[in-house]
Amino acid sequence: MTAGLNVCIIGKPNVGKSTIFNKITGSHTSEVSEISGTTVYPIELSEKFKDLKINLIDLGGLKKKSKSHEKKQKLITSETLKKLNMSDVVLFILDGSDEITKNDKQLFRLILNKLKNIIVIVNKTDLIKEKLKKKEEYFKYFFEKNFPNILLKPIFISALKNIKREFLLNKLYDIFKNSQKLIKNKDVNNVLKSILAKHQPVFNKKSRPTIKFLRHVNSKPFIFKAFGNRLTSLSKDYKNYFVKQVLLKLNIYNQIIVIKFINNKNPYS
Ligand SMILES: Nc1nc2c(ncn2[C@@H]2O[C@H](COP(=O)(O)OP(=O)(O)O)[C@@H](O)[C@H]2O)c(=O)[nH]1
Ligand SMILES: [Mg+2]
Repeated sequence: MTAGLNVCIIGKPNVGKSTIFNKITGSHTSEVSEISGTTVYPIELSEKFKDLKINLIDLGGLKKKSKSHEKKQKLITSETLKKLNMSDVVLFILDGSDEITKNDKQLFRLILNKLKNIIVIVNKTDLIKEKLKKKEEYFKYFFEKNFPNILLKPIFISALKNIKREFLLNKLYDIFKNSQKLIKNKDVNNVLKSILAKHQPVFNKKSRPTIKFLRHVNSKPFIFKAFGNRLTSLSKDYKNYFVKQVLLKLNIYNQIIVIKFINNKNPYS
């Protein structure tokens, strides 16, 4: 039996989701059209890559609720959410020839809140050839500024001219492999040491919160537990700093992590 990875393709209408779906699966299953809202029901196909079965799901475009009054649009929304909840990875598609909108931002936040792995794909690079460098900066900056608690490297493709199929499938494969294992205590605690060496929690009134041990406890989603003393008085700034450092030092891309700060129980009580 092969293990499966559910991957759904999400993005505003017309960014090229169905084209990407068809190119990756080598099919013509999903209807491509310049008319928004063509894909109403999710379309699913499985793709074998190495020892992994990748279930690719093309979803209709998701719009924010206030615009979902139309019956067709509502259907897209509820089906999309259902599939999103079941998926392991989201391919978040943006149109490179377009600006990022409030709609994209809301959608992205919704996916993050569900603790999904996310690969950001900027499509239609054939339309922005000479502006590619600027666009790369624009998209990179957008995510860094708005979503500092996840590390992302947007992937630039042209579904029509250069789909980068192998590259994308390998990315999915890596995510799958990472979700199968826990990072060793030794590695995690070396990271903890180096974080603390650079910047310790600040004193709160008279005492300083201390973090003594860090443990990776779950990889789907990524959850860490930090044990120590007086951790309830850790500042929000420090927690943000800490999360960011864990991401950077452990090289965790494409996923949000949760760190639970837990006060050590007194072993003598
Ligand atoms: N220039 C260009 N057009 C694209 C690309 N990918 C998709 N399109 C076009 O964008 C329109 C919408 O594509 P579609 O796949 O239906 O988008 P969806 O609504 O997100 O599923 C169609 O006219 C596609 O031919 C691309 O890489 N470059
Ligand atoms: Mg479509």
